[in-house]
Amino acid sequence: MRIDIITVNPDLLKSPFNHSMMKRAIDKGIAEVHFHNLHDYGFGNYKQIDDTQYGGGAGMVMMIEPIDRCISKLQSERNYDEIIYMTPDAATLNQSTANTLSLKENIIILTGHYKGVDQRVRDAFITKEISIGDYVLTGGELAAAVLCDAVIRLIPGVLGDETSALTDSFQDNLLSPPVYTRPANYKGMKVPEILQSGNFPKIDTWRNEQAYQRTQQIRPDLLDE
Ligand code: 6GU
Repeated sequence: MRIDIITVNPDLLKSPFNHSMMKRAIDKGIAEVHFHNLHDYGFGNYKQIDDTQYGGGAGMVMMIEPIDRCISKLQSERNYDEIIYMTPDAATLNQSTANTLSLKENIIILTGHYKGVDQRVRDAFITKEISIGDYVLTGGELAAAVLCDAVIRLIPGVLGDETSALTDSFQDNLLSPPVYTRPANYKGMKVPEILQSGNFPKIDTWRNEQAYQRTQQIRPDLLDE
């Protein structure tokens, strides 16, 4: 998978790709991530990429032309399956979206800043808009890193233990059951007997019950889906 990220602040974004699972995917050649500084496509000496908004109001709006130039250059080089805009005013990222995106070949991610982008960018170029939750971040960079992490770890061959992505929280719309490791008794706090029983069918049942109970308590909305 190739991911092209268009941003006004590449440095804010790069570090997460140099660690852990995303680094591993990149080192293995399974994922390729390229950063594009929107200012390289901006106007004049100041490499301007934003301007005041029509109709008045506080906050700058990202202009269509620098974004058009950057996206058009990328599209002249290869076909893209999705052009994603990271913005708080969009549907929220979930596991199902991450699963779908992990099967794509080439995607562009545009990160918003200021008051966002000129609506015509969204109308003309964007195929999918994603928010990572109901709160406002300064820019879409951290949100893009979150999206990439959620997607890249799902690409076949990235995780060492092939089954572990499938047993993650949310893969079946349930939260994960509790997990324990040694010691079996820590200052009187004991690991549930069942997990030490070696009876794997029973352990499976217990884990499913725990997952269901946790979900009902903490995220009952997931059970409605
Ligand atoms: Cl994608 N961008 C920004 N700026 N804030 C957010 C977000 C995205 N998702 C949640 N909050």
